[in-house]
Amino acid sequence: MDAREMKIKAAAVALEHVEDGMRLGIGTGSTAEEFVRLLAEKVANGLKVECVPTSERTARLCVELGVPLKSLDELPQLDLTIDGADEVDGHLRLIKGGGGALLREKIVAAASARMIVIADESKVVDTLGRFPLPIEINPFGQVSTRIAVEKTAERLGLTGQMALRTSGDGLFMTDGGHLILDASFGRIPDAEALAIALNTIPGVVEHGLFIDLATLAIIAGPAGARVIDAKN
Ligand code: A5P
Repeated sequence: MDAREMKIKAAAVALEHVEDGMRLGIGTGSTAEEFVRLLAEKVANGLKVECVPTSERTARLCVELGVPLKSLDELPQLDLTIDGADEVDGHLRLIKGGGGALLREKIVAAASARMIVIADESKVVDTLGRFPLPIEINPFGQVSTRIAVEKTAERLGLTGQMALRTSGDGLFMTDGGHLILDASFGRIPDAEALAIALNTIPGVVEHGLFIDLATLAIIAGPAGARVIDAKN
């Protein structure tokens, strides 16, 4: 199986958890897009679902493929969210935001009774932090916010390069009009403490540590798919 086939495999297993009449949150990224493609086939064959997208990019694909969309305000409580991840550990802690959609992804996941993560084996880690942590910040006072993030991380024993994400000639801008600071801390032994500490910094809008949100991960590898569930 190549990388794309593994993403499709994980997405196909996740689709087995989708039932008629469900209100679904739909994630962002290349793995989530494979899920949208499979879901669209089911919808074309009569499956009834209502979906809340986590990004403008996902919304465009859903519209293109005929997947019915609602806003989160129209459907404020969801049955299930299916989304990819940049990293997942054995306790279903995640790093997300590689695609820049972490704020909406987290709001949608938190509004869902269940969240299933779909990923290939390359995303599984013992300890989070190999992937630079995306931190969404308000453009106002970005330098002050960056200094505050550095000091907060240092207090937790974390150091490393931080860089504002770029896109083309300029800075990357999220769907919400914010910037992304990618923080290369390396291993993050206490992700819970970092998550709480980052949330106390006023200019931090949200960060890519997803803790106690995922209820199941479907991990596809060359030999097939396995699950990591909340009991691990
Ligand atoms: C989007 O902001 C991210 O959280 C994605 O879910 C994550 O980057 C996974 O993307 P891929 O499935 O493309 O690896």
